[in-house]
Amino acid sequence: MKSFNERVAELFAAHEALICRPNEPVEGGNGIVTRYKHPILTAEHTPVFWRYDLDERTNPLLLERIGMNAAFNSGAIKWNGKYLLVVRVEGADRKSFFAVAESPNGVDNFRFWDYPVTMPEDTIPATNIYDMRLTAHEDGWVYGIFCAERHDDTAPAGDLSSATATAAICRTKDFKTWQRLPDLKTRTQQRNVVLHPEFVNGKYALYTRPQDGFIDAGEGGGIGWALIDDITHAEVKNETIIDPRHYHTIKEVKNGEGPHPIKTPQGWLHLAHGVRGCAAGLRYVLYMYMTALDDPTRVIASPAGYFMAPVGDERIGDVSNVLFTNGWIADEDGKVFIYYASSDTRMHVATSTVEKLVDYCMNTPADGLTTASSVETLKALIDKNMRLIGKLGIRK
Ligand code: M1P
Repeated sequence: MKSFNERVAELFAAHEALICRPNEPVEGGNGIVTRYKHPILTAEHTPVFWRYDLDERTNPLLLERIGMNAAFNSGAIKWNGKYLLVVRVEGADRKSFFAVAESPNGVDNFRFWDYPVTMPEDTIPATNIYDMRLTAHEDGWVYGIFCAERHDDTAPAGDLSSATATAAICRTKDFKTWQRLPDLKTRTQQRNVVLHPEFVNGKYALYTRPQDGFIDAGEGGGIGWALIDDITHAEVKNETIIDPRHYHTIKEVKNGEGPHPIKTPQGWLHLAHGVRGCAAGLRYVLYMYMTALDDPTRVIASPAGYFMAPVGDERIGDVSNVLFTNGWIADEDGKVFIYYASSDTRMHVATSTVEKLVDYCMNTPADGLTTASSVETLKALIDKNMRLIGKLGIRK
């Protein structure tokens, strides 16, 4: 029979082995993006001392006391040479909270800091908070914008599911102390709100996602854009839709900006999620687009379809058939680390380069929105390749 201390040591050793497990790129793929073999964060990556009472007097059977359910939808930033994620951790009690995890290389060895984030409340406390987008703004602060969810008190008595989504705003200089600013004032509910990293016409600029209800985008036409006079009392006065939804596309039901866009010489590179409905429920995929440097509201490239969709084990989880992203990091050398979650359960990384992603956006045909158009686009590529195949002497 193992002693209590031996069993504690085993728990820590197993956890350490999981954290330190090297990750490997998955060979093959489409050349645009490289997936990695293992998820980078799961509920099991949360520290043993979050989940177990390690006092033999109060937990002689060494049972888990506080269950963790998932680690997903993480904001990302390079900070003091480390790859930092502000992770949405969800407890077994269904409450999400933020916790920082860091890695020395961006693909493995992600380790949670000892304590989760203590997020100050706005005037009306939220029931649940999640999905932070991080922006190191040129004003010198690192901002986090996240969803604050509250019960919809206008719902009929007994309806304990209806909720409201509001964009909450905070900022930090060290990821340990967070200053909470008032929630974003808008005409509609909002989720997936993201701060642009630069001032535009001297103002803060937000990517928005107006939505009629907590789940339904309703008349909200897609990813919006709004200039904000005062970030400490942020209010959307005018909102224009820059990336609209379309019938029979991967974003017909709703879409949402992922992390803030990456600035490249060719334009702003955007990563977003698109949602469509099917018999299995909602299907969430990732897509990309680009906007002009001199006018971040003008779309200059819009490759058709999805950039990444759930594959293999990614398809299954608490909310199956979902890929979601709210974090990426572009290194100085042009390597891009895309942090995405699968099925509201776990975090993954995929890598690419700015050069490849710009090429993907600029040279992937746009969606013609009909079968006939898609077939013509396909035939044009086949025609071109037929001539080349003949010249190159390749046998089909
Ligand atoms: O469950 C899938 C995702 O659903 C929501 O995204 P959206 O606002 O686009 O519907 C969010 O709750 C997100 O956290 C979640 O991953």
